[in-house]
Amino acid sequence: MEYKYLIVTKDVHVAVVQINRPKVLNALNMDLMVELVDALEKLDRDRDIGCIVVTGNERAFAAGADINEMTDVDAMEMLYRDQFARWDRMRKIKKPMIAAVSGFALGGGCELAMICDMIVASETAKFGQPEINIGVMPGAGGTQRLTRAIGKVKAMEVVLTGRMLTADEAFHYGLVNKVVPVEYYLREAVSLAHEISSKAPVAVRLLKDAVLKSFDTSIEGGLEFERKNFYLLFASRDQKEGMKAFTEKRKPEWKGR
Ligand code: CO8
Repeated sequence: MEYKYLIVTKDVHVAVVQINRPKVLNALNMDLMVELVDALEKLDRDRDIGCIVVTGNERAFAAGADINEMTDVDAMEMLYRDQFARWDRMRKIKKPMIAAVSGFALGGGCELAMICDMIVASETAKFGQPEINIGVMPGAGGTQRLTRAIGKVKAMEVVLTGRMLTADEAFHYGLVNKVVPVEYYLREAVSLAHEISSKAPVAVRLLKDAVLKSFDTSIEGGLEFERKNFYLLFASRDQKEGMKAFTEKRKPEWKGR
């Protein structure tokens, strides 16, 4: 599929999905979201790819959902549009996704960064849920993921005032993994993605699965889930290879089996 709003590139085992709608600060219209989910699902099935980086440009990761597409919509149309079904599909991507954020990550843009598994930010990044300023509220997970990431009182401040967090604040509150000068944010995210894609693919997959499980289960259920994934890895050839390579003092050769 040729994309109108995305540029997808591959570098060995890492894919970079760049949102490319710069004139409107990468506002996420519905066609763009259809493309984004299509691209991510294809990369998820691509056995050559171990990790996916989602990015925008220096000025904006994404300034939110496209407001022009929502202004005159009523609740019934919203209901039947069912646009968040696409977000549910993104949540089910099994490969790790890293958001490389520079500039604005607002509203749906902040939610997109947060649906990724890690966030590398440039010093100029600004995160926020400014929906309150246009009379609505986050709809793609903002109230839930932001609260889990930075805690109740800070999340309340962000969603109720619409104020943006600077990159340093976002780092301080635990929303982002690292903050780097603007010229390095994409390189840094890609380098992290290469590191992850050099690990045993089945273990990576089950690890992501287990960490995400912790968001919707009790500690008891989560520990049980972790344990089963741990046992399952002993059915993989990569477990044998990894442990054998350790005792033979050589680098393991992963097969993803
Ligand atoms: N939608 C549509 N167009 C946008 C958006 C947007 N979210 N953000 C910016 N633009 C457009 C502007 O209209 C402008 O277009 P034009 O040049 O034709 O006038 C262009 O991008 C440049 O923007 P500005 O001139 O405003 O640039 P500034 O540097 O002055 O300001 C801001 C940058 C602060 C980011 C400002 O543009 C802004 O406040 N944007 C809106 C941010 C916002 O409210 N986002 C939340 C949207 S609601 C939402 O995301 C709900 C999520 C629901 C689920 C997601 C489903 C996909």
